[in-house]
Amino acid sequence: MSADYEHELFNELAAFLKSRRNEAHRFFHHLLDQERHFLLRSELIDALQQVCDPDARDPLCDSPLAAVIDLAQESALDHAWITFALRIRVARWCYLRIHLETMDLERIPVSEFLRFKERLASGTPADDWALEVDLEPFSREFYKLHEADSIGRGVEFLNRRLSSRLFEELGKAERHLLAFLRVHQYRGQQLMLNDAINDVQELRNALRRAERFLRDRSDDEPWSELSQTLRQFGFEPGWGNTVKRTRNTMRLLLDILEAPSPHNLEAFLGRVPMIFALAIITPHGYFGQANVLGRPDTGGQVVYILDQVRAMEKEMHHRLKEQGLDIEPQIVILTRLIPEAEGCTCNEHIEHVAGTRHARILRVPFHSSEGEVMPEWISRFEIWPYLERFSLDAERELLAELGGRPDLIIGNYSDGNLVASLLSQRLGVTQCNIAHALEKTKYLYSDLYWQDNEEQYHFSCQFTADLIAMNTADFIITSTYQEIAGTDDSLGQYESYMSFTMPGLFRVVHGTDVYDPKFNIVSPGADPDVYFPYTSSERRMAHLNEAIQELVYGETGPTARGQLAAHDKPLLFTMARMDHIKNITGLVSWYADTPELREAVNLLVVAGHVDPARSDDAEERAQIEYMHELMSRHGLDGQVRWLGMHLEKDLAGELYRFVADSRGAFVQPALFEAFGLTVIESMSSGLPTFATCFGGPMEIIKDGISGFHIDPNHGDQAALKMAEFFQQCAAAPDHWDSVSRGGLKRVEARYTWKRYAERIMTLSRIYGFWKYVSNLERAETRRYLEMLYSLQYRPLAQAMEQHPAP
Ligand code: UDP
Ligand code: LCN
Repeated sequence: MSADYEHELFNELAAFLKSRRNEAHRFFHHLLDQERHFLLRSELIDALQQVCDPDARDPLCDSPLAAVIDLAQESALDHAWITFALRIRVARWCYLRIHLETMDLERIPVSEFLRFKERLASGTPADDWALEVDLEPFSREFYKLHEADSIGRGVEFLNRRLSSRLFEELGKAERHLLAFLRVHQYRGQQLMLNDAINDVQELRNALRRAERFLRDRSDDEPWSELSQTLRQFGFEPGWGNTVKRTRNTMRLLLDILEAPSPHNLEAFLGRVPMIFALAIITPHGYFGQANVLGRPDTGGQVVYILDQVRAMEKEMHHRLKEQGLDIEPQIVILTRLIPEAEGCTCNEHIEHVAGTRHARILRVPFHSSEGEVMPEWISRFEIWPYLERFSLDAERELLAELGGRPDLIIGNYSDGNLVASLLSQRLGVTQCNIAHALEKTKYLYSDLYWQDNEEQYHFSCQFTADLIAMNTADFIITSTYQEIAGTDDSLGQYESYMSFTMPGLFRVVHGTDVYDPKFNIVSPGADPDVYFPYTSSERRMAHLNEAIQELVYGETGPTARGQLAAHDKPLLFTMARMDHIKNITGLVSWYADTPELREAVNLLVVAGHVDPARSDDAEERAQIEYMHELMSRHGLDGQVRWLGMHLEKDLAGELYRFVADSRGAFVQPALFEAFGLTVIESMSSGLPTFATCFGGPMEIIKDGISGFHIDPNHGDQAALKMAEFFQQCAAAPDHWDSVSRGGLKRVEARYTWKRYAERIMTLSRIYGFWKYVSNLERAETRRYLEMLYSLQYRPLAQAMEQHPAP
């Protein structure tokens, strides 16, 4: 929407409020009758529908007020004022206030809107001296994207900018490039250029000389045969393993010096040997390779990182080899050591990552402020007091393990990203963040009413940590677009950090900018060795059949409740951690209440534990107890099979295919799912998939083609949608096949680890180069964020340790 339209709408609304006072009043009165200070988009739309009478040609239906409601994300009101936060387009907001008596309309700044919310939430005047966090002034000078469609493609934008800047500033920028090519070293060995080349003209001459020298040599002659001569010209290893590759790399550089293009720049930088050692930070949960999935706080992030590491090590190795370097890439996953970790390896200091050459997990314990090692698992919501000390201990161990600094630090989730910030700042290393799931949008009003949930969730620490980490990161990887910038009518997870208030803590008027080119969408995949189509009979693990039959149709026991009476029905399968947000109990109650679905399928649930005593997590225990209640209340034991156990990957992979054999489906009913690895796993198995419309699955699945969306807030409709699918499949079996094929096609095209690894390796080089040539220390931002860390985060985290959770 253009600024003109916005202006016009404002004027039309102002005129409407005066000329159609009665209509406007009717609507506002209806809102006031609800006796609520805050209304969300869907509630505003419902309210408008309730007062509008379309048959009577109600002028409200088609009014500028209705147009404004359509743009509103939320409204705050009392008897004197109503305010609206309008999302004009992705991450472009404007705030309006209407006086309910005079119907005067005005625009207000975001801080005013937030102050109004604070006053309504607390019932006392907003604090004039509340800490206002505003990062905008620091980033005014930097390049920004303009189009919502470009969001998440930061590296492409940066490439274009960089190449045109190199082009415009030939001379100065070339010197940066030259200096950049001379900094590369590996353990004291000089790479790329030596000091025989001292300026750009000398570089050009040397490249031409080398081209002549290489012209008549055979393509596959190895670097070792060329190195002596090329060294005299000024070239060190890193240009290629053969004549052909060396020639190509040199040609790319000559072309860049002649007239830089984004394509050549990306191709050239992709070849520069910059990344030899990686540190991947993931402190919370149980990080292990076996018997951990499904434990509290232990799910997709672990799967993601292990698959990511395997794919990246391969890619690093491949690139180094192609550049003629006999260097073993090093990857260390840094996590927490949990001394009391029964049944898994999380109490081991170091562990090799299976399926890799050298990658390893390095575990460092948490210490209390008294210096004692913390023995047991600690919820991800409770770990804040331990992270600073963890980062210091981890730094020492990491440096020893890698024999030096890593070349890139990748943080994961709020805690890992904060530790990545601390480490990257201290070591001066490029920082990449991966959020996996930002908690802020998962819980309604988690910011405004943070104090109500503080004891359980400690969002004061988490959101402060998020703000710090997303602003220190050099680049950010997300799995979907909506994670950054939402959809046309819902805001993105990162976008939600743009402005928000946590009364009594701080008021964020500009916390992040999703138009910053640091954001890149690089989606993960599903391990192709484990999650492959049910039709690939020769790869199927027949030896697991018996175990699976027993799991699905066996008797009840300590890890299984419910015994399926009918063995000929398709299975509706779900598998997730037993968090409230995963909504497994929601699914069970929809199933219970929908005779059509109960008639069509059996429900198979893999989640949590059947025995609540086996869970350390209060939220999980509550869900387990509710699950038992539902099964008993609705008499579900003959139709629902509930397995309370962690399935190892191979078994899980075969189980998806077993469900596909039954012409069943997978369902992911979460209230919100940041991405949803189970969704792509089931699609990769050829299993038709129903998944929540809130979060990543909205983007992964094209409704009706590669699977289906369901709305967890309307469980009755979701259940009917699933029942209809099975009825349709019974009538026309082709329907099942076509959805199965649609899902397979979609994941093959978009969600693969190979593509992921290639992208990350290219991105890290381009952001590294960008940081170098633009001298992008962002010292002011850094100092501001350090203040936020020491004045805000530290006291909050320290206070938590003095009052540990019950
Ligand atoms: N998973 C598993 N066995 C279990 C429970 C979960 O293998 O018993 C795996 C599942 O296959 C998926 C991951 O754990 O790879 C869950 O990731 P997802 O992104 O769906 O959710 P998260 O738990 O990260 O929120
Ligand atoms: C965390 C989540 O909640 C999931 O939605 C993601 O798939 C997982 O991390 C991996 O990124």
